[in-house]
Amino acid sequence: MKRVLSIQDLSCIGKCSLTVALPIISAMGVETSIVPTAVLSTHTMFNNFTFRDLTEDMNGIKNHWVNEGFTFDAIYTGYLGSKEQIRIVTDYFHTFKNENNYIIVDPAMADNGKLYTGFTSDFALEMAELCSNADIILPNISEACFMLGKEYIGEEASPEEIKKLLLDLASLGAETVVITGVTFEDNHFGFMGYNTKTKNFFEYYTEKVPMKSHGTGDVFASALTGALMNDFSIFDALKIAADYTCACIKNTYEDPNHINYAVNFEAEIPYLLKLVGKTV
Ligand code: PXL
Repeated sequence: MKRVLSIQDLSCIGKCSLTVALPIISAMGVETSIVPTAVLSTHTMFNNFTFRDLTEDMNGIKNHWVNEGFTFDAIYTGYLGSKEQIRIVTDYFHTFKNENNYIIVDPAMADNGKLYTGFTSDFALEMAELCSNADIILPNISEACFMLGKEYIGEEASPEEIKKLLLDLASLGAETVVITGVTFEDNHFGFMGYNTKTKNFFEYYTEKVPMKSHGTGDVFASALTGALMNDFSIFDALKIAADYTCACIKNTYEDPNHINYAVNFEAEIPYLLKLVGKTV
């Protein structure tokens, strides 16, 4: 069985980061190891959340694993709480990177042109450094602009503007750069990417559901990681992630009793398994 390491926070209520990565990647038949970077009572959309910083535990966990000889087929990181954590995660990459594994960085820190509570533009530049050590990066438009120190170009940016952003991101160093949450036409929503080796742009769109929700980036990145571990190509794994994320948003949109802080990703796990050829 393939083994993934996911490094991000544990938000006790909020259906994001580890509480999304663990069930999705495990359901796809992949062992999911974790480093919880912090424990929050909720994700940061709520007011007055608690935040227990676990930075002090991170080096010890890594050193134990080195002694035990553990290896990983992918390392996937999302929300990180501080520059110090980014530096420690960089050490994890240097320690566990090999020729055959993937490093996937979702620089989860901003949306709609705004950084999440607690982050500064300095933090975004540090996240850009982390991205230079990745194989695949998955920023949305806001995160891409913050990491490049550019003014926010807006959610309705043109294909030419997104391509320019992709080329700027490519200079950070990851082989595959992807911008998520791209929309040009009323009924399209998806991603655009660039492969720095082949110098090819690629894109894929699903139906646009008129709803935005927390945690969809985490659902997308987790499904992508699971699909890669099921031996899909990067583009096919991105498509699977987009189709699944769209289904989760649609399911939530059509649910009259839906919560307002996350999507119904659990309800669409059977569909995800169908997408990767694991029927139940
Ligand atoms: O979904 C990204 C995310 C992860 N973790 C925490 C968050 C968010 C988004 O707001 O607050 C704690």
